[in-house]
Amino acid sequence: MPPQTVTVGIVGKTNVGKTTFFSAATLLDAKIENRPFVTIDPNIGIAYVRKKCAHVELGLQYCNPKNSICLGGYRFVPVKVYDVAGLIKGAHRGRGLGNKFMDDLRQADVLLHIVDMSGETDEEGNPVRPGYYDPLDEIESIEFEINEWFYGVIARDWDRFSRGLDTLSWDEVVSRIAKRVSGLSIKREHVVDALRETKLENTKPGSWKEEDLRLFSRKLRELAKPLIVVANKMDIPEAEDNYRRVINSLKDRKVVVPTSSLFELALRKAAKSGLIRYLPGDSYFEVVDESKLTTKQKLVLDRIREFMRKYGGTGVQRALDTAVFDVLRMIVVYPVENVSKLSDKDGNVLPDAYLVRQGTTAMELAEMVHTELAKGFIAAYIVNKNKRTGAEYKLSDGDVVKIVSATARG
Ligand SMILES: Nc1nc2c(ncn2[C@@H]2O[C@H](COP(=O)(O)OP(=O)(O)OP(=O)(O)O)[C@@H](O)[C@H]2O)c(=O)[nH]1
Ligand SMILES: [Mg+2]
Repeated sequence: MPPQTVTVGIVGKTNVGKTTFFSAATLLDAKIENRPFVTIDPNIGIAYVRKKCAHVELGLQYCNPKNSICLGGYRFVPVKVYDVAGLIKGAHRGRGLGNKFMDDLRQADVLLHIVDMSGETDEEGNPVRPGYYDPLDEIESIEFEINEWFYGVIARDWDRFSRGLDTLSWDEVVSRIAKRVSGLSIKREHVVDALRETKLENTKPGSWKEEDLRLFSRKLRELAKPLIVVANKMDIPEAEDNYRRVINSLKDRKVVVPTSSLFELALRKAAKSGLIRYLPGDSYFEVVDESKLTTKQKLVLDRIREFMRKYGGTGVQRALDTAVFDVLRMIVVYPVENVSKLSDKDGNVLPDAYLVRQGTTAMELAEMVHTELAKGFIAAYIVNKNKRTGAEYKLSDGDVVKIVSATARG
């Protein structure tokens, strides 16, 4: 089975730009308005993470991507994105839309916590003057709501479930817990790590106190659904001071990426209509024909250009890349069938880019390509390193891999 598509969840207070971020990242039309609770049902779409393409690294002239896209020498690999309804303080007690809709995020592997860094929306998401609300408060209170949602899911019927565990071996206890939470896209190793880090290893879950379960649930959330803070609306002047203060106060505890979703959306739309040339993630864009721009368009583009110079881009692509490559520690590898052409059996050069976890072995990759290939596994040939290795070889980012197999299809 090909690797599972990575799922990115967009969460945050209501009216902070979640849907704007989503639209910019996916170029899908979705309702955006300056008032709370515009989004009710989730928006689901495909965005891309960006990596230098292997065809460039290998000095080839071109490639023929099939499961991904190659633009300007960069490989854009698809990820699934969910944009859900907004939260407010007290959501777990039923305020606003509550937090039950967060169940839509059960499949998320990583969360982008969109924060209004300008402070122009209050605790309830109502528009106020920029600088009025403290984004630090937003960061903490909304993460608390996310943790409460997660705890609610874990704690459902926990008493009955945990009592049944007390006579089992520890290994079996871990398996039962892992099975119970598997619907939240949580892996066994997440459970093992969370139990170890909370010192609940080898204890009896049936006798855990509420605070033990809370501790475990919180750690599990951090490991299985890590989040990064997306400091949005950085184009509003008041955001800058807030951003500095937030960075200072969070120190190294959280990853924070400054963005303007509004500017990214404007750029992608302008590129789509042919006004500019812009590759998502670049720190600049080019105007196709200055004479075709209205005065207003020129002014807007000048502002955006200045912003990008300051922050090295709009930040939207960087937020996605940071979440997937740095936080989830995914790498991109390219399985091929034909070593001399670096292609599939039809001659497509570097057709597939697989997003896999760091530490994935050659054998695991073989299984993803085709179970038959794995059954007859003989060796892996790492084309870019001109190296023949075995099943246990741990793949590196950018590896182009030919699986040599007795049952090979080609
Ligand atoms: N200046 C500025 N405004 C933004 C930015 N991102 C979003 N906005 C504005 O913020 C308002 C809310 O945007 P949405 O994307 O609908 O926010 P949301 O978080 O999805 O809101 P709900 O779905 O209602 O919870 C709109 O007026 C957007 O134009 C940004 O980066 N900069
Ligand atoms: Mg929305």
